[in-house]
Amino acid sequence: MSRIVTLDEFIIHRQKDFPYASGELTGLLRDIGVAAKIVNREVNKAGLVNILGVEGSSNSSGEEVQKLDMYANDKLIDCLKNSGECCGIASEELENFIEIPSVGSKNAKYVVLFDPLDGSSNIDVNVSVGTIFAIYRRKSDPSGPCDIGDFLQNGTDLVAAGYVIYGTSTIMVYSTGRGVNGFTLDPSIGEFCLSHRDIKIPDRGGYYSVNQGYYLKFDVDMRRYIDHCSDLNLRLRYIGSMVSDIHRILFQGGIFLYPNTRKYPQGKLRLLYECNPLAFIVEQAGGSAINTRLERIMELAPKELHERSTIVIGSPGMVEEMTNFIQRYSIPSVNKA
Ligand code: P6P
Repeated sequence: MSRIVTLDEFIIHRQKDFPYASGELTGLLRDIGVAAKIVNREVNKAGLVNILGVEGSSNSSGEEVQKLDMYANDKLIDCLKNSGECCGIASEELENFIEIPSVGSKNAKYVVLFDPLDGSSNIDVNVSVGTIFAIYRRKSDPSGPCDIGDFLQNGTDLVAAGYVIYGTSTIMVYSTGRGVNGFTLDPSIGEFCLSHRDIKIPDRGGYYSVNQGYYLKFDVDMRRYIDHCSDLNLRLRYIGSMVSDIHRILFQGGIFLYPNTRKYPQGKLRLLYECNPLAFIVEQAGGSAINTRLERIMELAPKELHERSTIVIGSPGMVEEMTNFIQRYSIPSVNKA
């Protein structure tokens, strides 16, 4: 049996990959690992404690109920404050970014964006959910406060990104731009342990993942491609939790699509803290991620914190095939995002 390698050991060992690294990114990744363990503890007993339902409501004993995603949001912020390596945070749960006060004399170099609990509506029915995070180097003057420009960066400028999936097991998958590795939480020792080394996505796979319920609302190119997937006898798997749907595709191959619909003409998923970090991971594993205008997700220039994007992401051979469908069937006048 190979020796256990914990997340902390792995991060510290890989620090030497960054010649000028002085440990700040190491500290940041470890903080996220701690937050993931705390969130995991509550996700695993959701329903037994006052963190379900709608924030601000109270339970039968009159206790304040906190939504689990707000709980996850607060824990991530608390942990990221600890190391002093983060000068600002943006979250799906917060309208604006928040500045993190410096710790001692440290000039924090990084900002972190996250979706603290993506797919949280699945919690109430015990379906897996996830945390998605993206780490950028700040661009603003390190002696001053962070500003919006620190957050509105292309995915190509990501320093690190990853996700935690709270499922049958809790797995943290991340990359710092040198491949993708997965760590499974061993509850008996309370450590994330290396379980999936150097993940590579298959060129093709047997799954496609899209909300089939919107079929009639999709543009003709999307409908033709979905028909093609059916003709190929691909299996439809759609959990409604982006992290879970893409986690399957990362390991077994396939394609995930969230195109434009009448309700979401720009697409539903958030560019900065859903599409970009997952595109970073999938590209680092050898896959592809584009929007329905055939633009590479990671090259999109964000204009606002919570902007949305369409996305087609997964096995390179399947994304390329989807590209051919868009080129062949799309109607140029149709507004695509
Ligand atoms: P729909 C969850 O709410 C989420 O943001 C993603 O995790 C998921 O992929 C998508 O929305 C599901 O959206 O419209 O299919 O329910």
